[in-house]
Amino acid sequence: MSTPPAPDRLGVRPLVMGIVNVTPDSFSDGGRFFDPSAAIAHAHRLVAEGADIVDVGGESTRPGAEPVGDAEEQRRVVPVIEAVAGSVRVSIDTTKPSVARAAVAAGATLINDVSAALDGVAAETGVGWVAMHRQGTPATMQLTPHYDDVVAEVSAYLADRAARATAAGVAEVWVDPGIGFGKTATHNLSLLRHVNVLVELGWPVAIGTSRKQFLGRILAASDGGAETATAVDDRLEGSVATAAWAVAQGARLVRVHDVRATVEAMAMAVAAA
Ligand code: HH2
Repeated sequence: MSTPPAPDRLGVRPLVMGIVNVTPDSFSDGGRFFDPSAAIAHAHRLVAEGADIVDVGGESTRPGAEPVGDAEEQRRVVPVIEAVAGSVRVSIDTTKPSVARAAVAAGATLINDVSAALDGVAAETGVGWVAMHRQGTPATMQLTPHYDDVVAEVSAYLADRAARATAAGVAEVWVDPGIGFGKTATHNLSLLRHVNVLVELGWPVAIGTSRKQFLGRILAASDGGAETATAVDDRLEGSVATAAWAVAQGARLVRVHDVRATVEAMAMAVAAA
């Protein structure tokens, strides 16, 4: 087993990762950036708004999403990565080794891996790796999520994955609790409440709450107890508040759709810290 990196290795400012979903079916922006030129323009817009990293994905991970084949996923992401990698750091959001390799060849330098299984590809290609926790697969993960102690179980899993990757030679390893991936709203809130526990593991913590379902439920309740969640486009305040909350507890990267508002909130959270 290996030890975490020195805490100052990545600098002090939290990083903002802007999301570019080159998909027809992502939960919040499905279809909007499916066309490569729309995806490239969106990526450049996120850079202009202050994104430190652009996260390009070609397969939705939302509950019940249709799986995509290797060739089709590569066809979606590679042209976008080639077009933007000269202007910004690019991460590839995939669980497929072939797509990760093609993305790195196209210019990506970080593998954002919701399966936490591509550490071997990161070691072999010499790029960074985000290990995210999930319970189950997109087809089943929200049916009956169960934990005896969600914070302890997620922390132990991430520490194990990160230590193995570090020992295998991956120089840049991030850990991410996987908000909404096989978790109820209560599980998500427990993890958010205990981001500091993840931070204490020693690896830099990444977190993605942006526009997720549990925010919609809480925001609807705060609007007067409505039964249904607020619309996905109406979760900005919850997204920004949870990003700032996570950063105040020591998270070093937030993965978001709304880059401008998040960058401004990060500046305030850092100034106030
Ligand atoms: N969430 C999503 C996708 N990738 N990666 C990390 N590291 N952390 C996350 O929380 C995370 C992630 C889901 O969001 P989105 O990409 O907007 O939707 P979809 O999977 O439907 O494309």
